Amino acid sequence: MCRADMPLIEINFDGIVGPTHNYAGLSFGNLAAIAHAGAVSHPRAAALQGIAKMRHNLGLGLAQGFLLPLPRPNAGFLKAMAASSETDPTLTAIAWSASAMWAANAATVSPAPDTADRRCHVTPANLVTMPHRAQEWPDTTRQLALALADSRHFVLHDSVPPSFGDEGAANHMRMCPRHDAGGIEIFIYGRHGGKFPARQHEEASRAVARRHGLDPARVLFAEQNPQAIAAGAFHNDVVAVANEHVLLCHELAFVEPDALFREIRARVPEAEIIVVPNSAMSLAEAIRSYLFNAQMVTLPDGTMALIAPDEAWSSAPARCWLDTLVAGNGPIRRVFPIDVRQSMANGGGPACLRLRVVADPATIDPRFLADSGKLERIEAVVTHHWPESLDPAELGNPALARDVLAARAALCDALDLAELT
Ligand code: SUG
Repeated sequence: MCRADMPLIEINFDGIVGPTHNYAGLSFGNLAAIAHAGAVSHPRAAALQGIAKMRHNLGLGLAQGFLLPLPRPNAGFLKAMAASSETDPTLTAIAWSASAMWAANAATVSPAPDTADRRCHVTPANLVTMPHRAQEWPDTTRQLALALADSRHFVLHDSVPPSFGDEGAANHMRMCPRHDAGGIEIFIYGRHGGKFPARQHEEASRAVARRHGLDPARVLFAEQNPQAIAAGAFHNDVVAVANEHVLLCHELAFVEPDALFREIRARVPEAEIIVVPNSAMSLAEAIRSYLFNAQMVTLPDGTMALIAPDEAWSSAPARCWLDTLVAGNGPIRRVFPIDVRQSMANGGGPACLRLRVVADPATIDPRFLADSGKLERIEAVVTHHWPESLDPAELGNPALARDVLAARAALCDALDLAELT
């Protein structure tokens, strides 16, 4: 149980980009991933960009954790499918996918102040809509079971049964006066029938809320605007981001925005809702620039900042909005553009790369918490072992498979996490 004096803070767990990061074009509906299908990727640069982001955020005084890449190629998957790289290139690409890097899809997290038993509840996402992502949850669960092993503070649930798609924190927002205070949790689901799959199912969202022991009066369910899904934003975190009492979203993020905003204000009276109108920025530009996939964070001085992708900084409409936000004396005081281009080319921005957990860091397995020395160790392993480039045509190559498995094992060793090898 949480004691009242425990410092609950937001910890961002970033997914370390794995050595098989590649552009195989597996994510139908993800416009960036499809646009880059077949391109040569740069796994080492991708991982170094992720490490630089963690280092940057640590430097801001934020708490930083990480999750390791999952074992790839996934031999168990290939065996279960009786697949061979000569005859089954798509199954091979699935088995090699480094998609667990987008840790926002790893799980849904309800911090202790929101739950009936005052423990932090976590449900690993089943990610069933996309085959390359549906293989993640068993290994993700294994990792979360280590990182959040202290059952006095954490409850790790099974994933939602696979009949119902669950994409984790990407379709979940929390609003509260402060991270350590009770808040409301907002689950955003999609409706089927559009041009692209709606990956988050309402049934899954409702199941997670019930399992986490949330107070029904403090839970909201809202439907994503089908226009947003059709424009490539099946994950709500591409069109909306919340931090403490602030919500920043695109005008076309939700089917019934006014009703949602009313419900939020009724429960969080201090809520500040900033809506970017479609006339100022089209959905297409929001998704191209990933403005809303910025990490919105509270800095140690209590002000808020956006860790935004370079693509948003260099988009004229997004930049105009960012400048207006900062100049406007509102809650967001600073913007930090960062380079996560390798991830962005697969449709994953700064916020996709991290899973937020509000907890006392002392209750987390310290092996998953970053400091500058540990980031240097990770960087050394990546620099030495991660492939410089990877052509999707090389997936399935047995020598390369040995190299990338050894690369991941070296990382596990360096972090004293050999049990994940
Ligand atoms: O699931 N891309 C991921 C991007 C996830 C973004 N996450 C959030 N918005 N939270 C996806 O579509 C591309 C993989 C490939 O094509 O190989 C991919 O899976």
